[in-house]
Amino acid sequence: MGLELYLDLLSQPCRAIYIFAKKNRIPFELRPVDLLKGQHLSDAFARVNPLKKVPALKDGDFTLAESVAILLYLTRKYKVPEHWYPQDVQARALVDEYLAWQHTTLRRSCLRALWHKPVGAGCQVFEGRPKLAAWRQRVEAAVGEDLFQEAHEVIMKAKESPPADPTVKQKLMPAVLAMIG
Ligand SMILES: N[C@@H](CCC(=O)N[C@@H](CS)C(=O)NCC(=O)O)C(=O)O
Repeated sequence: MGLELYLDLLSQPCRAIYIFAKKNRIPFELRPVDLLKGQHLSDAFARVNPLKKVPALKDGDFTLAESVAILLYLTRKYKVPEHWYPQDVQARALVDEYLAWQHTTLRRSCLRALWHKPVGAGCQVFEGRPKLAAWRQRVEAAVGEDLFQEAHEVIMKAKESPPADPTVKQKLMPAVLAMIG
């Protein structure tokens, strides 16, 4: 079996990996893990990632968790254009700096403030916010419109998804509270 990526596109680090792999034409089997159904808590998934979190990668017998480690693994294993992870030591260090910074800053506040709640609920968060709208357009242009839409479809349609099973919801609650707290 070749490269397998265990993802739920509701999750930002999963979308980052999905977009990176697709954009670079890295061949992979998508193994969907539905967070809202609690599939990440199963014993089968724990064999891929004992931390029971997505994203996760399986490449033959090798398994890997953590989005940054996965992105770097893909960068090293597949021939991706130089700009993603430059050879130059200082240019590369700036990529590393961003990867370290985004975890505790951008990702955390965006999770709370931007996508999951207002966008998922159908709010037009980009209206009247030119800087934010320009940023979104830059990202969309860099990623490509089709891939951008594909990766964000689940989020955009979040309000249409059926409510999670109450017993699953109870199991998920501690992790959700820790994430947005
Ligand atoms: N630092 C990890 C974060 C992984 C993570 O927290 N994933 C979330 C989805 S965004 C998850 O699987 N949550 C389920 C849980 O904690 O129960 C990474 O970058 O991969």
